[in-house]
Amino acid sequence: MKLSFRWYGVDDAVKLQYIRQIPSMYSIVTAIYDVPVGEKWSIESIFSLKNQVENVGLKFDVIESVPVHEDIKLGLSTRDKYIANYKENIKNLSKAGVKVICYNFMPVFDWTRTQLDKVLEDGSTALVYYKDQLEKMDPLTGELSLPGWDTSYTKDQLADLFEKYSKVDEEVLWSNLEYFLKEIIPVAEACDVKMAIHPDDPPYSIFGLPRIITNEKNLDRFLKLVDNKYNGLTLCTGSLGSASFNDVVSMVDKYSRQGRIHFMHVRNVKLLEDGSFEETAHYSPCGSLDIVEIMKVLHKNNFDGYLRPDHGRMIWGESGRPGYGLFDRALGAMYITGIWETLDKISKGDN
Ligand code: DNO
Repeated sequence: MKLSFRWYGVDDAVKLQYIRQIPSMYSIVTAIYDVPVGEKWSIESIFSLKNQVENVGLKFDVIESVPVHEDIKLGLSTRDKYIANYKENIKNLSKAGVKVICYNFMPVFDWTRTQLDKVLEDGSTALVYYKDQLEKMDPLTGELSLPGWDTSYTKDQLADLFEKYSKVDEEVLWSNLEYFLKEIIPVAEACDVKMAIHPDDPPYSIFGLPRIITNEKNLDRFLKLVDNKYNGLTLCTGSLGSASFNDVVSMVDKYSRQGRIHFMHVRNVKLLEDGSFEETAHYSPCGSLDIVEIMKVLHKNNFDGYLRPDHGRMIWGESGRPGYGLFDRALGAMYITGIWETLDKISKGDN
């Protein structure tokens, strides 16, 4: 397991030096944020980012994300231009030593929550998804709580996208994904860069848009579209775990045994009776997921990919990017590290 931490670049209130001070930290997870989706990232900007990260003694191994242009997901004739740019980005990132690229294939919206600052019992605040709040939201007219997205749209652009997606059902989305993968995976393999798709969050359709990276059957189908280890997963426990139909421990076990998980996002969620959920501290008793069991199966399967603590609550008076403050994610990192160290010792008979 290679412990890593997401960093949003020079404007991030969480400084690289602080991340460096978290024991056992190995790699930064970052991206170029000032280039429009679908365009090429310059070699200079990639190397400048690499140097900033390496200057504090961390690795520049994981990119999250190289976002996929909507024209690719929609299967428009303009997609080939964006796919060509995507291939260039893979090649240039590999020149800078990048090992894993995370991306997603969610139409229009990335991860979605209905409230970003829900006060929990202990006074911390967290991101939540309440079904009744979602039902009242209309992305075309109202305000949405859009947390850490790489893209934001005007109302006109949104209306245009919704219109285009009215012709894209799940099967069309599958075939557009297949087209994309058949183009990029050979390039990723040649460059020795592992592609790691992030599951849809939440893992079901919202606002009538199709979502397909949602459950075990669909992850199996995804991996078979191009049955090559360079076509792999970012297994996000909180995204898959926010629906009770997913057995996260068994999915982590299966896909890590197959060597198809290149990147783990570890966080906990508390499922509520009506299918809503709240993000919680990483510690298992705080949520519905058993983080120890998840780490156990990874350890048993000799997982040697990248793993980052995912969203944290806001605690100790910190304010900042929802889900991406320093303190609670650092607690999560140490909790995960403690579990891993214990598992290591036990497996070596040192108990
Ligand atoms: C949320 C993140 C996602 C993820 C993208 C990958 O916190 O995990 O936004 O970065 O879906 O493309």
